[in-house]
This record gives sequence, C-alpha cells and structure tokens, in this order.
Amino acid sequence: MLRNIPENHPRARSLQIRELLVEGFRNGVVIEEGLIAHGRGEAFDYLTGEKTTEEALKAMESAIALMMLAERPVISVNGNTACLCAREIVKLAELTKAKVEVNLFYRTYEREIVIEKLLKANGASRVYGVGSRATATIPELMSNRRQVDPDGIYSADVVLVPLEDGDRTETLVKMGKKVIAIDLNPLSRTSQKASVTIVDNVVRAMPKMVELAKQFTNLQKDELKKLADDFDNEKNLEKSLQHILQGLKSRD
Ligand code: PTJ
Repeated sequence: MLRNIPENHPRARSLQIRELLVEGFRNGVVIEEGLIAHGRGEAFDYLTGEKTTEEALKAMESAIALMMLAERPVISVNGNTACLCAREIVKLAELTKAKVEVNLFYRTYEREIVIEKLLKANGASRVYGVGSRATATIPELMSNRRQVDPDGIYSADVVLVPLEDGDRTETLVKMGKKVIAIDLNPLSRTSQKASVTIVDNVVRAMPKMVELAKQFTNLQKDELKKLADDFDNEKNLEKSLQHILQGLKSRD
C-alpha cells in the first residue's frame, strides 16, 4: 500500500519514488540492497539538480541510435529498474526491437519470476534469462550476473544496462558489445567503462528514451549512424562532472 505523499510537499516526487521502491521491496521485486543503491543515486541526483542535463540528453540520443542500428539489442532488467520503469522498458523494447532479459545481481528464482510477471503485466510478450533459460556464462565474471540467456545478453551486440555494477559492464565491453549505462554517478566504474553513459535518473531517462525512439523511427540509417558515432563518452562524463561542480560553486 503506497503511503499518501502530499502533492505540495517540496520533495513530493522524490518521496513518491521511495514509496514505489519500498512497495517493490514488499512485493519481492526489489532487494534490500536496492533501497541502499537508490539512496546513493538520490545523492547524485540532488547534486545534478534533479533534472535531465544537456549531456544526458546527448547520451540518450546516441544510445537510441545505437539500439536502433543494432542487430540484436537487449535491455537488461534488474529489480530497481523493473519496479520504477516496467512500462517504459517494454515500450522501449518494442520501439527498438530489443529483447528484454531479467538479470539480477542478487539472483533468486522467485525474484526472477516476480519480475517476469511484472514485465508481462506491462505488455512484454517474452522475457529472457529467467531460471533454466539462462544457460550461458559470461566469462571472467564472478557475480550472479554471469548467468545469461544464450539468445539474449550472451549473443547481443548492444546491451542497455540501467543501474549496473561495474564488473559486468567491463566484461560485456571486452566481449565486443556496446554497453549503454544509465547511472546517476558519473564516477562509478559502470559509468567509466560503458560505451555510452546516461547520467540521469532512470525515472526521467526511460520515458525520454521512449520519446526519442518514437522520433527516431523516421530517421535514415546514415542519420542514426551520425548520432551514434558523434559521441565521446569520456568527454560527456567530464561535462557531467563539471555540471555538478559548477552547481556546487554557484551556491557560494
Ligand atoms: O536487482 P538486483 O539484484 O540486480 O540488484 C540491483 C542493485 C541496484 C542493488 C545492484 O545492481 C547494485 O548493488 O548496484 P550498485 O553497485 O549499488 O550500483 C547502483 C548504481 O546505480 C549507483 O552508481 C547509483 O548511483 C545508481 N543509481 C541508483 N539509483 C538510480 C541510479 N542511477 C539512475 N537512476 C536511479 N534511480
């Protein structure tokens, strides 16, 4: 049961998101550690001004172009993302012809099933990576995330990984895949290792990416290629960091 947050509370949106996550935890979608991870994200969101920056938008454009150009794009879904953006995950998958795969750090079969149900309730026709379907192993990776679907993440050429831990991003890149991360912390290993990092809150980034995917369906292949190629992740991350620093300085 979601607690009632007064609409005129100065931090209403942030409190509503917390309530969603707490409910997701009670329903078995989110793990305890997911609540802690969200707290870290909130701190960076606060420092970024709780708005989508120009840099994040540029990264999203490149990311959507990459997904649309990909032959086997996959959206990797964990507990927090499923809880906060199930509908947008499914919509984005439809628009970019991506597969949706459940891939959990704190993996249990029960959570995989609950998340699969949530995605299906939001319109997903097929969910990859659940239970015995995750028969492939990502080499060199020690976490539970290493078990993946051979027809999903394992054979993907582009993988979108919202709220990720750094070692898998690094390994997927080593496997020759393009990795798109959504992470509010521009300094995290995930952010640093991904091919494209969107420094934004998933609750803002995912709906915006759906919007962009709708717009980009009219673009030609060479226009998409230009958007995908004209992007430098290192420079973009540096600008995201500068954005935080400038925001802090301007409070002097
Ligand atoms: O559902 P599971 O079992 O796969 O577990 C998911 C978590 C998130 C618990 C797991 O992947 C984890 O421990 O992640 P980390 O290593 O804590 O990293 C989470 C990253 O996501 C941090 O860099 C946070 O700043 C960032 N983050 C947290 N909330 C958001 C976010 N980034 C974007 N939007 C958010 N809402």
